[in-house]
Amino acid sequence: MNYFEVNFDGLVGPNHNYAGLAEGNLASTANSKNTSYPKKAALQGLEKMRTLSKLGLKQALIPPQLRPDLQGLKRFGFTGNDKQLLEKASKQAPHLLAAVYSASSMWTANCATISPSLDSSDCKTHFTPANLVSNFHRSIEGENSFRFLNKAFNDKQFFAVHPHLPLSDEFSDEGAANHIRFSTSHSNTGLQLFLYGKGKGLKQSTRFKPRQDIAASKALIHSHNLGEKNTILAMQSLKAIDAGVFHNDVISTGNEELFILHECTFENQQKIKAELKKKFSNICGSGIHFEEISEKDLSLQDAISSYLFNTQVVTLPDKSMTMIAPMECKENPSAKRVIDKIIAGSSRLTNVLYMDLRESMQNGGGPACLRLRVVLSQGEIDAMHQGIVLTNELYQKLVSWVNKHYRERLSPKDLFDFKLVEEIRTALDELEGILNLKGLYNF
Ligand code: SUG
Repeated sequence: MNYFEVNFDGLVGPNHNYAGLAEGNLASTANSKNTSYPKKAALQGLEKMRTLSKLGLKQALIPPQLRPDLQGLKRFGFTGNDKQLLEKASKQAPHLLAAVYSASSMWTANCATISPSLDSSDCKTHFTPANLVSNFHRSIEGENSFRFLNKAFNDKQFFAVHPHLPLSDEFSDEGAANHIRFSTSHSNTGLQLFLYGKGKGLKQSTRFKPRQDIAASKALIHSHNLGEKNTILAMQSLKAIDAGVFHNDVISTGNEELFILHECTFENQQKIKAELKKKFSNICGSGIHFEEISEKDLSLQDAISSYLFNTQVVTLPDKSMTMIAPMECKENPSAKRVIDKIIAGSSRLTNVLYMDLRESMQNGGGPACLRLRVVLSQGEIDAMHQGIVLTNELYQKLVSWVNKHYRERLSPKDLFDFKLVEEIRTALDELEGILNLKGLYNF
């Protein structure tokens, strides 16, 4: 049976802003409190979706979460109606207001971890929303992601949507940003790599706190009905985390049998590579292809600023692969040289498309952060909610919707303006209708 990789891109919300909330994410810190451009950000994201769709790939989207989460401020003792909550928090706790206004729910690689039905022993597609407990501003996403995934994949015959793992640092989970599935083709059984940066008794980083716990990765393997045969657990390089690699998708990326990784991706890199080679050959009957980039060719610093490993590598209908890279890779001489070299030496990765995703990049997101990939059969695609599948008509509707509702620019003080809250709600209310997802938001 044929299976397809469907990319679910996050539709950037009208609240897109830079608040400097994510420690260890250097772009978030560097752009803290800068002016953001929500309309441009959303249109850049939609352009990426349309580009993939035009390449013949299956494309869908995930709607933005409702922000600001004003009701959430009640947990901190704020009272009153929404307008009063906003006024009080803007005066007394602007940092909390910034957190409940966060734009980061657009990073859908962190929405969930997915295992396709091809790999799970019960032959269902498994979804577990990430609890994102490492940062308060992100920990409020998991509940909404669960609601959305249940609406989008509600056919129990095909899909198992699990609740997120317990909200405890012991189980901190960042979703698909720390997970890669390898296979000879999306239609074949795969090998799933789960990455973690911390756990009881493990060596610790010194500068930045890792976000993914090994206990979370193990729980996902168990609840997704995966076995030891088709999974590998690997520890992220602590040196890389301390340099600003807050997720694995900032330092390695894979598609089918291709694995592009920096030499500083794992602790015990040679051992993990050997294990990957062995298990891949056992399951898939052929070799995994490593493109390992040395520190000499691309320093960790350049890897992080160019986001070369956050490129999105996709398989086209003719089976060749294309890389969707941020413009920053074209502008960084080392990153551009590395990409050109990989393409020149590869029989499958034959092209690169550079895209302007600067509004997203400035908060630490890139092409791969913006999307959640889900491998599905045609029957499973037919069973999911159809209102979020990108067609030309939906694309046109969304562009008009963005142009109608989004502000050109947002500065930090605009977040204190209740008019912005009302504008966002009007926009999202209309979006529920466009995507045929009535009841998605609790206004
Ligand atoms: O969790 N940024 C997000 C970016 C996540 C990127 N995702 C992947 N690598 N898959 C984060 O660090 C910044 C919010 C702010 O500063 O306004 C933020 O949370």
